[in-house]
Formats: sequence, C-alpha cells, structure tokens
Amino acid sequence: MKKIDTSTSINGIKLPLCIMNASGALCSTNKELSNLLNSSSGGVVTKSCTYKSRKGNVLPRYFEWDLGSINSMGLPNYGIDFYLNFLEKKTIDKPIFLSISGLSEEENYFLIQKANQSSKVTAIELNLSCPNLIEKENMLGYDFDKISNFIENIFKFNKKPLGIKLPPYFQDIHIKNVASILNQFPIFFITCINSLPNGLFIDTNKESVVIRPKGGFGGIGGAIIKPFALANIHKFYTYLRKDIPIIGCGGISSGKDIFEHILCGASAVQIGTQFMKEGVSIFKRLKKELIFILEKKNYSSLNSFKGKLKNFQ
Ligand code: RRO
Repeated sequence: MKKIDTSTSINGIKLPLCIMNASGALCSTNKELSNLLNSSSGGVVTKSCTYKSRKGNVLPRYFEWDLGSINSMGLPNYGIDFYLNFLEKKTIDKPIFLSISGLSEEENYFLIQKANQSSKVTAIELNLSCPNLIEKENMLGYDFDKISNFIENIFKFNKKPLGIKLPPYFQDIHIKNVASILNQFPIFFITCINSLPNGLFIDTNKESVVIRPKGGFGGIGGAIIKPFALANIHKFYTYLRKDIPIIGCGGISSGKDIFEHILCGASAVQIGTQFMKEGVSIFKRLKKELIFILEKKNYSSLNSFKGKLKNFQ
C-alpha cells in the first residue's frame, strides 16, 4: 500500500500533520497549552491575546448542543507576556501560531512588535474577527475602509510570518473586496472562518437564552457552520493570490469534513468546537479518518486534491 502523507506546508512552515486546534479552544492556560504541545496536533495556536490580562465576559459564556456551539467569551486571556513566557520555557517541536487580538489598531501594532521579538513564535495569527466584545461592537474584518491602511502599517515593520483570521462573509463581493486588499500585501496565510457572529440559541423548556453575556447572543461554531466555512474557503481560494495559503476552520468533526475543507482549497485545518468536546485525542482520530478516506480514493497527499472541487456534472 502507498504511504499516505498528511503533512502540509503553510508557505514553507512545515506542519507534521495538517490538523491543529482553533484559537480559543483549550489553548488559554499553561495546562491546556502543554497538553497541545504534547499532542499529535500539527501545530499549536494560542488563545487570542491582548496587552493586558482580561477576565472576559460573565459566566455562563459557552454552550454546546448536538449541532454546534455558542460563545460569548469576551477575549479572556492572560496577556501577551504570559504566552511569550510560556513558550520561552518550553522545548518546541512544531509550529506555534501566536494569536493576537488587540482592542485597537495601536494595541495590535504593539502586540505584533512584541511577537516579532520571540524566536518561539513561528507565525502570528492576527484575529480581525472577535464577535463578542462588549466595549467594541465593530470588528476590523467587516470594516473594509480601515483594513487596507491597517495592514499597510503592519507591513512597514513586521518581519514574522503573519496571517489573518477572518470572519465569515456572506456575499461574493465582500470576499472579492477583502481578497483584493489582502493580495496587495505579503500576507503569509489566512484562516477562515471565525464563528458566525450574533447567533442566538434558545432552551425551549426554560424559554430562555443559554449564555449570560449580551442577552444570550454569541458566536456560533461547530457542525452547523460548515457550509459557510467551505463557501468562504472556496471563494477566497478563487480570489486570493495563489501563494497565500488558506487554513480552514469551521464545522470539522470528522476526517470527511477535513477532506471537504481541503477540496475547497485549505492547506491545513483547525478544530474548535469538536476539540472542546473531545480534547487532544481528537488529532489522532481525525488523522486516522483522513488517511482512511485518502486510501479509498487512492490519493497519497493533500496536493492530489487540494482546491479541486468540481462543478456540478
Ligand atoms: O473570546 C471570544 O469571545 C472569541 C474570540 Br476572541 C473569537 O475570535 N471568536 C469567538 O468565537 N470568540
């Protein structure tokens, strides 16, 4: 039997396995990050961080049901120094993606500067798509007028591989516009998509929302968002420069889901909601399931089918 290769490269960053965690999922604390470092994930993404430590929104702020999850975490994190110090102390054998999500453009410039100084950070994942901030209603990912200038400023000083985590878009023209902005810069990768903002899940018996912050509204993740993730990945794959790889995120809970993300154009994938449910053992299971599909289809690597989604025949 042919050897099947599930490794990948994000613009030269080599991931031993194309599967990693999504930012936010079990990647905030010392213990969670150590577990990820010791797991068979292909890389580690840290919880989006700010300059100062934040407690985040009031509890309960995360809820899961069979088809998905809703969260209004509010960017709880220990501050960038905690994540940089954690990494400094560790021996690391896979790529580290430091997710940053400053509350202002200036804060983001500062965080990127700091990340540039750490040799343990392989790449920065700049989160332009946090949906749950009480103090800041708009997100840069939806502010088409501001993105271009903001990214231009970043590349005046940034030397690290830097990718951007995008929110979901629902119109072709929006993706075209964002892609044409990103195409002007040396963006290292994009990650799409973050959770679908401002969803509402209801407990019918209690006739109530299920999380406390923001009247129960929150970002939706999990199986239910997969069609939106696939659509965003495939459209960005069409409109982005071919040398900007896409990390797919959204609705993955099986090897089949990973296959679909790659077919749409993803070079690697991240797991959020299902990783929250299963913990680090998920990476081995998904790898096994992906290999099983590739064996059946007689593909030996991701490049055999990446981006090759067919039109209806
Ligand atoms: O912390 C959060 O509320 C959060 C963030 Br920063 C994000 O990017 N996506 C999300 O669903 N929740």
